[in-house]
Amino acid sequence: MGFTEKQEALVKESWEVMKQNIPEFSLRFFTLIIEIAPAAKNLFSFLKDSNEVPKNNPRLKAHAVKVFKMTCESAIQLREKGEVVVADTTLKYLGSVHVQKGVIDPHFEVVKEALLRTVKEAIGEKWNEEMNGAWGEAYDQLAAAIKAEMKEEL
Ligand code: HEM
Ligand code: ISQ
Repeated sequence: MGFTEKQEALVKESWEVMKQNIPEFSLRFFTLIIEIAPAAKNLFSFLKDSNEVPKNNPRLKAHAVKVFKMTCESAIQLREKGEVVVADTTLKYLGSVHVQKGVIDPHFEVVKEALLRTVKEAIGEKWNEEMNGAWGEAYDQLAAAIKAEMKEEL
């Protein structure tokens, strides 16, 4: 599947904007996941002993940022190589973490929706459908790689 320079640029530019406010958008991203799929709450250790999303959890923040960075990296690879290649060890690790936590395929749509909505809110007026499509495609390809690795695990 082709990915254009324009699409890559849209993802990179919007990520640069989002980076200015990591505490806010990482919290928003996580909150949206829980809003869209309240049951997914129980998968995450951040919420083990509370009903509220912790406002200042460094691990939550770091993981949320990683999801965005990896999606952004996927956009770059899609344009350069036409496919997403995740380092083998990273992919194996992420595959096993997600299997162990009980993540299943439909959850990936939830995270996608939350990710796209987070981008939209963060970007504001400069947001557009093409940007949305570029993030969506980069995410889908990355998710496909992780899902395939999860199936290997089972
Ligand atoms: C953990 C990335 C999809 C649920 C993680 C970690 C990363 C990550 C980097 C941290 C691993 C570590 O260092 O321990 C991604 C990416 C995804 C994705 C790039 C999609 C492209 C999902 C989905 C779910 C999910 C669909 C289900 C709602 C979790 C959970 C953890 C986790 C429960 C463990 C967090 C904890 O409690 O410590 N993910 N993830 N992830 N992910 Fe994902
Ligand atoms: C881990 N995997 C997917 C999405 C996430 C969002 C916030 C924190 C951690 C995550």
